Amino acid sequence: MLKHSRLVFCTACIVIVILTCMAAGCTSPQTTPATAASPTATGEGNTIAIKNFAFVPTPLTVKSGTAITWTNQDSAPHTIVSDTGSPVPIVSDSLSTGASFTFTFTQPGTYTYHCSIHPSMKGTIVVQ
Ligand SMILES: [Cu+2]
Repeated sequence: MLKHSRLVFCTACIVIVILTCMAAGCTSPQTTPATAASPTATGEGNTIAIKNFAFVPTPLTVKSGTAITWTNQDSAPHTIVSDTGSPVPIVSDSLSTGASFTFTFTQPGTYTYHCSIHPSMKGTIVVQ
């Protein structure tokens, strides 16, 4: 009889420990590892990569008030300079590798721009 009640007591103990443990969240983490590198948006979002002597993506459509950040991923320096006729002038400094430039677009319109160092590099941003 004594043996039996001890067994019941121990089982109850284990159940309580497991329940307490679960409530405290000390079970093995259920979170799945973060998926590496989400797919890059094309024509959406608010970041533009400068790579292989091109602005990616272009054209890019954003809502008014959006801050867009360009990041130079090339070994060569680049700039972001708006073409004449752009609703608001944009002029960045020369961006070295890894440097970025952010501009907030508050006025709707179509902004065409280029790299002043490499005039063949062209981009367009449409602000709605
Ligand atoms: Cu350039």
